[in-house]
Amino acid sequence: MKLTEQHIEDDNKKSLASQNNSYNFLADSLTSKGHNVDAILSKLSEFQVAVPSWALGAGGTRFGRFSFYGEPSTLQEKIEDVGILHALTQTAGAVSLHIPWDIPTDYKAIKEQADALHIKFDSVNSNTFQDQKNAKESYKFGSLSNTSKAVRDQAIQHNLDVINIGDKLGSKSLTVWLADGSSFPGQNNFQTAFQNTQNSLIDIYAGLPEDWKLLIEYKPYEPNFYSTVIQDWGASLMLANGCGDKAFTLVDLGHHLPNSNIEQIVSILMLKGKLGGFHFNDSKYGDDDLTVGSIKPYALFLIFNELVYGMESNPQNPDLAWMIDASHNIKDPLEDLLQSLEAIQEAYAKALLVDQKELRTAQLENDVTKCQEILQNAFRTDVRPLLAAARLKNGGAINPIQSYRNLAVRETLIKERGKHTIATGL
Ligand code: LRH
Ligand code: MN
Ligand code: MN
Repeated sequence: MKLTEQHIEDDNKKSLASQNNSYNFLADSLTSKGHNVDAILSKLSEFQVAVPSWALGAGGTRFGRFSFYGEPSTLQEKIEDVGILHALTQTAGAVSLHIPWDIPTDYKAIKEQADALHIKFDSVNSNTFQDQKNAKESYKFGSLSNTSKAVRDQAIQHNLDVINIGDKLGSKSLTVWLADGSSFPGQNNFQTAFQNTQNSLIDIYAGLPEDWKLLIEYKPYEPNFYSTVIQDWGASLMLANGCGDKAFTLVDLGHHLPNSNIEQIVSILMLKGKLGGFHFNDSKYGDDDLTVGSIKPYALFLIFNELVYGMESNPQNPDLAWMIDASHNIKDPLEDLLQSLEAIQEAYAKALLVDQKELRTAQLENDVTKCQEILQNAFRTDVRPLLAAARLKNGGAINPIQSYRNLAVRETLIKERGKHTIATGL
């Protein structure tokens, strides 16, 4: 299914008058407070977030997987779904593939399809946390960190193959997330595991094309429950530094122990020029991979405040790979992604309302109350009419979920793909 601009424009007519009213009211109020509304609108339009291929189907838990009708089962169908998200939001102009789940059979055709939908290929992800059919070696006891050289070599080669696949599609980075670790004290020698991982990453790094980045993701626990080899940003940063200038840390919001100050982590990594990528999601307990902004929207805003500060003040940090990494069981995955995309833009827009100069002055004067007021005033502003205006300007939907439903997208996908679909992936 392809959503045309005409479909969306027709559906927008129903809410156009009310959107214009809300937008004019907000734009006047922001302008009177000294904000440049056009500049904010352009920044919102430029901010594109990659959709992970694995979030397009219903995810699962270890207890079960409830499929959602009309899920994509081929890479072509996945790109088609990202096209729908992008047509509605105008902010999902990229996809992040996971190999081997998403190996293209016809590169030219996939590239043409993505180009026609204005979708780029963002970071490619390797998978050394599952054993593949006919693989000689098993990752049961780790991949890049494994005590066996044969296993490490297989995992290194897989990453090099992923780079090669991504390169043919126009990707510019490889994301490595490892499940490596131990579930019981004494199982692993921490130093050996870390050293093996460093050496394996150096071998992968040597195979990176000149204009590529290596993004190293960290996670404190799960699937291993005692230790994870790349457990936190410190470990990731050490490994990135051990590889070289093209290696960076990737922050996944769900990969922190409860109450970690993620905004501070983000801020310091940007100061050091080492924040390379971002996985958005939300969680209450652990790596829940829930819809972005559904549990802790204020924390997300504070993180964005540091990201905006870093993007403006830290030229030493490269442009980031922005990606969603959420996937679950009970909602229509496309509706869920629309909600995530909206929450990301909302937090970004609110962060853009923070007057960084005013905040700096208040900080230098140690006016703690004022510092808090500046942040909370921005957070409490309802910026949704701004987001809708940015979408409208680019041919997107005023209300993406409403249009998705009015235009019967899921029903059409079910007609085209059938009821008993299983998405490839997690
Ligand atoms: C596992 C995980 C990780 C990766 C993704 C592919 O925790 O969610 O965040 O990025 O799988
Ligand atoms: Mn992730
Ligand atoms: Mn995760």
